[in-house]
Amino acid sequence: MSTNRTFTMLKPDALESGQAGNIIQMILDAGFSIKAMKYTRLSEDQAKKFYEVHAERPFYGELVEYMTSGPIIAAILEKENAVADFRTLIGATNPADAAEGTIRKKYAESLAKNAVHGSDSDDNAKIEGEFHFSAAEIF
Ligand code: IDP
Ligand code: MG
Repeated sequence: MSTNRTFTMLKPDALESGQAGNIIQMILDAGFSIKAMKYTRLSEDQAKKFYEVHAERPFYGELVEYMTSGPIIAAILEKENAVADFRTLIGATNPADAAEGTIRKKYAESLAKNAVHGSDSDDNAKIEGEFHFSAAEIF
């Protein structure tokens, strides 16, 4: 059953380029509501753990280095069909392949520095949300 929630991070490049406000506005305009949000910076251990599924991939080291390179904004979002609709809103992993009007098409710099994270399943949305937020921080 769908939980109607997903988890996102605005990645260091999005904050560095000053686009966080515009990206959050796009998320709200698409009908998502914010159930948790924080401005933080991942430690190396946190980034390694968060992206553990990619540990064997050649880009893992680069990914961890990038995700710890500056602050991020983490959030839990709610909307009907949240996981799939948010993946549609952010667009393909590589901004070169992302559809017009998607967040990555508009704001991502490259395949590595692609502005936003979006959970890929309801199960991962719950795991990732709980990785970043305690129960008292989720509304
Ligand atoms: P997703 O974020 O669209 O779900 P994943 O395949 O789960 O994409 O990859 C996680 C993140 O790892 C991507 O968002 C991107 O930042 C980075 N990444 C993915 N593939 C590459 C690559 O080939 N080179 C460098 N970084 C990559
Ligand atoms: Mg992914």
